[in-house]
Amino acid sequence: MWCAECESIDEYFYSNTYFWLFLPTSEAIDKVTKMAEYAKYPLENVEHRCLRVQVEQGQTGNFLNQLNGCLDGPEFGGTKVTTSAQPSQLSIEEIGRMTTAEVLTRRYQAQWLAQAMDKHSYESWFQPIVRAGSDVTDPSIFAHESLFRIFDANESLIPPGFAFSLAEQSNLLFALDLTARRSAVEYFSRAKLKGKVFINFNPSSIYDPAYCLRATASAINELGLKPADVVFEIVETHRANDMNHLKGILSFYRSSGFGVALDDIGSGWSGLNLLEQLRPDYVKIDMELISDIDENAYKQNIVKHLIQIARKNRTEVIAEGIETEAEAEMLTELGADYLQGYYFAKPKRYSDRISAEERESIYQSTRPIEEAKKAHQFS
Ligand SMILES: [Ca+2]
Repeated sequence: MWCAECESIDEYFYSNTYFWLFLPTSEAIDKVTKMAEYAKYPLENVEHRCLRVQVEQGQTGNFLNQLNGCLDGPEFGGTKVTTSAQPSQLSIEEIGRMTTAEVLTRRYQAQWLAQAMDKHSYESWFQPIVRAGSDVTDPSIFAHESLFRIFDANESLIPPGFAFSLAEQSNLLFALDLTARRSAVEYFSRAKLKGKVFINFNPSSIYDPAYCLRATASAINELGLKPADVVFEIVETHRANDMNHLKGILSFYRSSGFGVALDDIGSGWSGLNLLEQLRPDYVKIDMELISDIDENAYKQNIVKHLIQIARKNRTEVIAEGIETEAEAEMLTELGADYLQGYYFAKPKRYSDRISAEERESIYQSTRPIEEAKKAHQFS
């Protein structure tokens, strides 16, 4: 609805799938031909180094395993593949979604994930971030972090870390990260929680901030949240090696009126360097540094140093993963501004799943991106 690039999930598997395999060597062609003949998959040698193999739906998993099994690592790694539902010539669109055999295999394993997104089998839960020095029985709540929860076809909760790494390996990270961001906005607006909302955001899930983030920005406006109440928490910063990309994201969020936090900043050089270069509104200290900090002078020193640098850059500090009273007291003493963790509250489910009808009515009432862009000047 808002961003065609991030929202489209390519379809690769049909009731009868034709796999067009572009193999790196003639030896690889021979191996796949033998495998297909042995397993009785209809096969055609389309041209030099391209085979078309027809596979019925129930056989897709087997076929992908056999393909992996008959080729050695580099051959499998060098195999490109696209699919079609018909044996006729490939269309431009089918050529355009050519991928590697490896990604296609992951995509097959991630079918439940694409379906869960399609069927909206997900929710956002919230965990409070409290002001340091708060009484644990009645803490002063500053904000809530939204935590994405996705379910498989049996409604079993899938660990989010697993879902996100599978999405990354199968080219679904763009779609999943956008889905999670939008879900955070929808469930936060529905739960009617007070204070700010922190929304996790993976910088490698977008190409161009000004274009890709409009979707999230307009969802926020349409659902009646103020940008000032929304803080994007940038995760996986240790893997971001393109500083200009990160800077572009921060400047987009800032110019649209949102807050920005850096997640999981630790003791390493890159964390401190990011803090100085990006000057975020908030920084979250890595849980590793928090656990048992009351008994560890080394960790206390690092955190003290981190807080000093943050102060200098006018960045507020959040300590997460607090599990004990002693940790909460130590972090307050060291000067952290806010605390988050099981000691105060676990992530909580605030409302039932948003139904398809309800979601539809939310979307019906929203304006298309072109209008939102004009109204809020996101361009
Ligand atoms: Ca986080």
